[in-house]
Amino acid sequence: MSELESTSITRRLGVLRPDSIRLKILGLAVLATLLPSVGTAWISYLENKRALEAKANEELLSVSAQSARELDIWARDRRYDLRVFASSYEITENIQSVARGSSPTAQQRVTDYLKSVSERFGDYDELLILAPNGQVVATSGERATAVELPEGWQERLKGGDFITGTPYWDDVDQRPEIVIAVPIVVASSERMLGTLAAEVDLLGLVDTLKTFAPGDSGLATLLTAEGSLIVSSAGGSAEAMQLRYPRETIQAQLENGATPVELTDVTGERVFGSMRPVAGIDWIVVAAIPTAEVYAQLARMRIVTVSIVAGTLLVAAMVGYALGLIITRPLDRLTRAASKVAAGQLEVELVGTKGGEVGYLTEVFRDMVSRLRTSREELERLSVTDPLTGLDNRRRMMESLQNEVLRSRRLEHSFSVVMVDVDHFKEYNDAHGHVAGDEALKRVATVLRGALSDGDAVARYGGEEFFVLLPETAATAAADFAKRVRAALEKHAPPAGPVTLSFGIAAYPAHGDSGEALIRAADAALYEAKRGGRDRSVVARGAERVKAARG
Ligand code: GH3
Ligand code: MG
Ligand code: MG
Repeated sequence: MSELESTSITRRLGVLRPDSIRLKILGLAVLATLLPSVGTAWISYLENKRALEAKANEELLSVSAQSARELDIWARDRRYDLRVFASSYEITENIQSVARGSSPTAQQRVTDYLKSVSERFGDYDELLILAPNGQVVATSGERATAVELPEGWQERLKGGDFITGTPYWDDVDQRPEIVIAVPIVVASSERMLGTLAAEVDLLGLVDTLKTFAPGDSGLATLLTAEGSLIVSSAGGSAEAMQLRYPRETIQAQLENGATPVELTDVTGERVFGSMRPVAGIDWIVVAAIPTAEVYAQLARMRIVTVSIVAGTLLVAAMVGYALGLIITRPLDRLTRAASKVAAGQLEVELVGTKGGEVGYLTEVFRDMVSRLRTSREELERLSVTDPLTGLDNRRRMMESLQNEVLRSRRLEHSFSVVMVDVDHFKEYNDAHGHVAGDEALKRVATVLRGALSDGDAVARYGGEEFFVLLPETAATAAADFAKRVRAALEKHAPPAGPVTLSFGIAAYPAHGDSGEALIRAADAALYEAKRGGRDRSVVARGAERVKAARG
């Protein structure tokens, strides 16, 4: 792996990649938070929706029931009032003369009576008396104007009933009114002598409805049996009286038995409404709360819920991220270390992380790196060591020699090199075999090594040749070294039989100022030693020429 690749691994560890463990942990944390919190929020949303609807329904049912009861009482009171007026002596006594038109006095008395009632009871705008044929025979008003009564009113009144007309807008009084009529009967005969009709003010019902209006912005509304608006808790107006519920809605709701449902009201607004017929009069009350109001709390709750979920999510994401960092940091360290090792740098330090899978992995990795380091050191050692003797090999020796040349040149010091060759080794092999020959070479190596001082170096140069480097040593001292070696080898001869050595000595800078020159000089001296009869040392020719010494 190149340096470039390993830095790109390091860079990749720093960011949130889609396949990184950190992102997976982050995703898991977010998901683990999102699922239950959204689930809980959804359930509580549904529960709250149900509770709010139930609360609204309860209120609507109660409001529609109470207002229907109140209106029923109102209608009964009006009937009672009119019955009382109709049965007054002033009317029953004079009605027949008035109907005949024969007595101006009777006419006057009836009219006065009607006027006094109208003045005393503000709700009754105008009171009229109708002859059995429907003609107005007396009125509290200025002129006799016909009143509209529902079809078949005479028949119904004969049955002793109380009848109501269609509510209408009175332009003069600027208020909604209704005509209510009761029969005038003589108690003794039960005969119907005429009809007492009254224009009754309905604006007063607005206040009644207001006391029942449900919720904050809900309305209690009074409708005719056909669904036309009469008045509502919001007031009454000519325009409002034009509004109406479709017949199907009215029908469906009355069959529904006042159970609140979501519907579109007369103004087109969506509401929860409960409709009920009023018992004493042919009207319907509607209690309604706008859907928006019912669900307003839900909308507020939604904001709170979303904020809570978002907050929880943020915390979970932060915890997930932190957890991801804690988990992946040792992995990152391991990955970086692995990429360094892959790039050939075995000097990696792995700190911390004890226990757990990652701790174990770190331990294994550390052990692996340590083994790698050991085997690389072993390889390095083997690459510069001669396998038979364990001495430095020729390659290592050449390095040492170059270094020594540089060092001595810089310090202007001198040193010596010694080329050593086993005498007649071919014959030794022939005589004792190669295994014994190897043993002899090992013995020579041991003896050479034993004769070294600190800082000296010995190498196997090749075959049965050795090379010794003696820093800070003059040629004469090198010759002493050779002497010591020969003596020691004589004393510790190889098991198969004694061997002798020839030495060629050269000194820096006298016999050469480079490694090659010194080797050449030592080689030449060695050749001299061989030619001179072997088992001796010869110093290279030059300033410090020393005679071949034997023994
Ligand atoms: P001289 O005194 O002139 O050096 O004679 P020599 O026989 O030692 O020289 P020559 O160069 O003719 O022979 C060297 C021999 O050393 C030949 C070879 O068999 C032997 N030799 C070289 N390396 C090894 C080794 O590793 N083990 C053994 N057993 N013998 C080796
Ligand atoms: Mg040789
Ligand atoms: Mg030899």
